[in-house]
Amino acid sequence: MREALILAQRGVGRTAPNPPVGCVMVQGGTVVGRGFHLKAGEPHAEVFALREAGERARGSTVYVTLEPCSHHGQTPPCADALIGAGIHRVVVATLDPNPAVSGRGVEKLRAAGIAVDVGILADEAVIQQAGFRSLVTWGRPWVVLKYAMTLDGKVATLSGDSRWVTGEAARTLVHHWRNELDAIAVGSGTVLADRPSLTTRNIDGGRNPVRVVFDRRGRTDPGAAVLGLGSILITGVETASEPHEARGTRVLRASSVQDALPLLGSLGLSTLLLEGGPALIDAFLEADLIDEVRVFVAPKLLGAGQSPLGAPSPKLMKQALDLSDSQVQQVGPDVLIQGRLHAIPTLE
Ligand code: AOF
Ligand code: ZN
Repeated sequence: MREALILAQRGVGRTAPNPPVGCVMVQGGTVVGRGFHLKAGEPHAEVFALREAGERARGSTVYVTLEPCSHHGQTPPCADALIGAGIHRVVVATLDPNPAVSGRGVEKLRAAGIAVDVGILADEAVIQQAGFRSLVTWGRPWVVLKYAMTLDGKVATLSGDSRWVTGEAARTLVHHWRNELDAIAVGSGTVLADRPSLTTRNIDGGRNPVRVVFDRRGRTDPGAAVLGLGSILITGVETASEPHEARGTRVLRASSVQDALPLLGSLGLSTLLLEGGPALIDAFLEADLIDEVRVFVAPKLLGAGQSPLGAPSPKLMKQALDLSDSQVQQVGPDVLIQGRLHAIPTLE
C-alpha cells in the first residue's frame, strides 16, 4: 500500500476532477502489476496494473489506495475488471465518497467471493485525496491558505515590501505546491501591489495551476501578468468581459467567495491555494471556507508591518481558531507550521 500511495502521488495535481489513485498487484510475494490514474477520462489505476500483470493477475492480491469503482463513468467499473481477472484478495486504503460508488465497489467484490480489507494506510490516502473528497462531497475545492510571516507575525513592511520573508528552500517548496494544487488565488489588491505571475517555476515536469483573481469591484487591468490563458477573473460587477476574454482570461460572475467556490468546483478544480492578500483571506475566513493552513515563520523581526489577516478577531483567546493535526517542520532557516481547520470528508 505504501508503494501504491507513492504511485498515486505521480497523479497529484493532474487527475481533477478525479482522485489520484495508485494500485499494486502482488502474486506469491512479487509485484506483478503497477498502475496509477493519470488523468480524468483515461483508465483507472487498477486497469493499468491489470494490463501489466496479464495472466499473473489471477489469484493475486491487489493493493489500491481508493475503493475500486462500481459504476460506469467515462470508464467501465474497476470492480468488474478485478472480478473478471480472478483476483484473490483486495486491500483498500479508503472507501470512495463518490455517491455513485460509496461502498458499492467493495460490496460487488465481496459478493463475487473476493476477500476485501479496508482501512490500510487510510489516513495518508485520505490526505492525498483531500481535493477529490471536497469536490465530490461539498461541490467546491479544498482550500489551502498559505502565507509567510516574520516572528512577530508580519507579512510585509509598512511600505508593502515583502520580497522575501522566507529563504529559498521555503520558496521552492511553494513552487512544488503550485505544481500539485489545481488552482491558486489572490485578491485584486495583491495583483495591483505585487504584480505576481503565480506560475510554477524550476520544477522538473511542472505545470502551472489555474490562476484565479478575486476582483469584486472589477479593477484589475486585463493586461496584468497573472491574467491570460489559464486564468480566471471572478468579479461581482458587470464589467466588460471582452478585454479579458481577448487575452484568454475566463470571466466568472460572483459577488462573494461563497458563490465563487462552487463555480470553481463545477470547472473541476479540486484544490485551491489561497495566497492573499488580507482582505481576501478575511472573506474566506468569515465564510468558514479555509480547510487547511500552511504558514512559514521566518526568524526575523519587523515591529510595525502588515498582518496576514484581520478576521476572525475574537475577544478571548479560547475563541481563537484551532488547527487540528498540526505539524511543524524546519525548511532551511524557516519553520513551516501546518494544520487543518476542517476534517477531510470520508465515509468511514
Ligand atoms: C478507481 N480507480 O484510479 C480512480 C477512481 O469517469 P470515470 O470512469 O473516470 O470515473 C471517475 C470516478 O471513479 C471518480 O469520481 C471516482 O469516484 C472514481 N475514481 N476509481 O477505482 C481509480 N481514479
Ligand atoms: Zn475505477
